[in-house]
Amino acid sequence: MEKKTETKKTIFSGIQPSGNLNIGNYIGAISQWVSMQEKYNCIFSVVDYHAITVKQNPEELKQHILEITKIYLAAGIDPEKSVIFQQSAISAHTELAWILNCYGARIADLNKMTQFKDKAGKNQESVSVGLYDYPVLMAADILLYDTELVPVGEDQKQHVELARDIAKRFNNDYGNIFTIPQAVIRKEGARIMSLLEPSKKMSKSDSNQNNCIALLDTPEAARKKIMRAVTDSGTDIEYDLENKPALSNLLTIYAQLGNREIPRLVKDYRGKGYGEFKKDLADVVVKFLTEFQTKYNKISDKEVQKILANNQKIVEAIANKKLTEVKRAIGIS
Ligand code: ATP
Ligand code: LTN
Repeated sequence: MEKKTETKKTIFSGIQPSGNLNIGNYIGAISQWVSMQEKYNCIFSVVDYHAITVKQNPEELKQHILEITKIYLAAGIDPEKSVIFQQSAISAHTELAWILNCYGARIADLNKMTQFKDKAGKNQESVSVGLYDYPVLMAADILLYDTELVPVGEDQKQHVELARDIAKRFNNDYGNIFTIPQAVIRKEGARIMSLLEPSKKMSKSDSNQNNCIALLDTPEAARKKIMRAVTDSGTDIEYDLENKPALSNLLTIYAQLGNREIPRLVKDYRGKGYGEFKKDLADVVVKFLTEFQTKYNKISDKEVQKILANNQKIVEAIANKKLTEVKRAIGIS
């Protein structure tokens, strides 16, 4: 990594190519990454082995891998400053995950993971073993690169904490092999909620895409979704997570995509109704998506493939070095 310097801390994060990325992924994760590029050694992965923990259509998966990489670039991840790579291209990730399955990860920890409980629902006995073991692969992703900071949305905090616990346990038994990582979660926008059901998070694998604004939605489709988004009872534009969760979510989206402070928005909309607020919010979202998609459409598949191929060599060297250290420590190399 030409960008790696000893004095800069390393940050690592990733997104699964499991559907259409939405403004929740952008606000909670990617926008944070963009602002961290100057200060840190940044490694961003397209975590395709995480995506296959639930069944994917092969053609769509292939497409989503390219799409996510383009989204990283269009959002402002600069390939000159940060490394973007495809997780499955580096076998050290799955090798380390296996070792951590045996050394460090415990059934009791995995049983506590809320994402598994949410995703498996009533089908805990019939979902894949991969879905259950998903956090251990995530720990391997993070620990291979001596990552200090992991910028993610709030839903991933528990997984980063597990990576910390696994690293501490391993270090305790085998010496100081892993750097202990820490999650970085933004104060506002760490959990963007669904447009129609504001009690649940906006999620790219939601079966009802009217709950989400995808980054590649047409601006007109996005406008309709905002206009149809549920609001709370009452008429005032207020930020009140407990009593006005739907409106508070819309205010957060407005503030993040429109670069405005929430208290300022509340002041500006005093005495105005939900209709006017939503119309203006739709304009902000449309402007954001139009600018974003203009950049996205300029990036070719070829450019993306070249970036992924070049970066494979860079990350492979770092990952293999750490894997060798781990193998030596446990006596298999
Ligand atoms: P899936 O539904 O396929 O599990 P997802 O939309 O939850 O996907 P992930 O790939 O799990 O997305 O998450 C990618 C990144 O985006 C993570 O850092 C995650 O915390 C963040 N993120 C996901 N959804 C939201 C959200 N609604 N608000 C803020 N951040 C989010
Ligand atoms: N589980 C994460 C994606 C992910 C990740 C990582 C994030 C896989 N490996 C390593 C940060 C660091 C999610 O957002 N669903």
